Amino acid sequence: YFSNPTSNKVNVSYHYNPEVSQYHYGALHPMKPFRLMLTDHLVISYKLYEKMDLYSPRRATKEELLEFHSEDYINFLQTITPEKTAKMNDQTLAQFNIGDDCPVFDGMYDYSAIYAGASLDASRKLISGMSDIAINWSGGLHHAKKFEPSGFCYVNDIVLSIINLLRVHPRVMYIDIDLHHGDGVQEAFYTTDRVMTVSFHKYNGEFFPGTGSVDETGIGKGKNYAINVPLRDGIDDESYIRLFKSIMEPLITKFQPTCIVQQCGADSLGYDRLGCFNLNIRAHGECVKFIKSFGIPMLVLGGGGYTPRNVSRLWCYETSVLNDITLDHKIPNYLPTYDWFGPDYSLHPQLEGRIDNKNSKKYLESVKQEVWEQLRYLNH
Ligand code: ZLM
Ligand code: CA
Ligand code: ZN
Repeated sequence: YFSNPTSNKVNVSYHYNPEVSQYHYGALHPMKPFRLMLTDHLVISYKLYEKMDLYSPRRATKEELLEFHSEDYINFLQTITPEKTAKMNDQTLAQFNIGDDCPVFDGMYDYSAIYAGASLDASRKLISGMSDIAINWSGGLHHAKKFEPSGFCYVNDIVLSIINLLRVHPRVMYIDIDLHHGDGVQEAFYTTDRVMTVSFHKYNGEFFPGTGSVDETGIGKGKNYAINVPLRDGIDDESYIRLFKSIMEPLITKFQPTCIVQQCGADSLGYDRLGCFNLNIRAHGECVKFIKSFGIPMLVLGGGGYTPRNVSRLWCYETSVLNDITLDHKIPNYLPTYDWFGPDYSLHPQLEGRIDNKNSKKYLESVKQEVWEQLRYLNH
């Protein structure tokens, strides 16, 4: 249970360095760090700071980044600039997976050190018991690998935070509700039974990053400690919530994590620019509420999300859920970025129904059965 057994109060902390929102991946790139400013404005306008502890964390140091990433890669990230890129040989750029998804942009090392610094700060507050729930919406960049960036992610703040949490926590559970497979985190802990990774994602063998079929389950000591829930286009609120709960409840009961890291990528919402699911903000938030109900210390992170006005609404709503606060549907009109939320100016726009639901009852039932089958082999 949460840290202070003599009080019902849940300590929530919010870790945000406003500098992070000023970086640009480049014109037309779908990843927009300014969505983090929109989120922060909503959180502040709804006065959610009254109940939470707010921290403006320092950047991660190079030494901290090297806890997971290779020295060659971090040196490259630190020294490369858009000007140098033009003069570099293509082989080095290809070696470090530089391209349209992961371009070289001004300040990308600083940007990475800022969002990773915020996740590490949040993990430290959980370790010290100062927080029961620690939030960093700028984190959750789950694709970054030891030797290279991938899918808009340069350093893997999730892996770095979990490595930190493992210094005191015997078992950490990672839950990923981003539209994409959490491949970087799965790979980092594929051979250990101390971290269980669970990802829900769109899967058809082609969709980025291409991994995440049910039969990727871990190897060696880590056998059965990686869980994958592959989904088709258009999954709706009701079936997602039902599947999520029916899988997570027995997994948590069996694995008994002492800490949970939840990645809350917003690209699983309906109407996402890169997305293909049908979830409403309330349904996504229900998955966070459900995990919170277990009373286990939680690190809550952002991730994908490519329709900024909906990303920010979602993460503001989830901040309220984590604080047990009910918010007015009407967005406060004194918000500096109020214009972004028209024409409805509501926290809960209708996002369901754009895409045909290709997940039959039968298909979802079979995925659930396969995961339950895997659960039987867990020896805890
Ligand atoms: N091309 N510009 C999710 C990461 C998804 C790989 C196909 C690049 C895009 C996308 C980039 C402006 C998270 C792939 C895509 C075009 C090879 C992906 C730059 C549009 C643009 O207009 C674009 C020049 C760009 C990238 C679309 N990339 C859509 N989907 C995925 C990566 C990250 O949400 O999970 C966590 C933050 N990449 O499908 C290609 C195969 C590169
Ligand atoms: Ca996922
Ligand atoms: Zn994603």
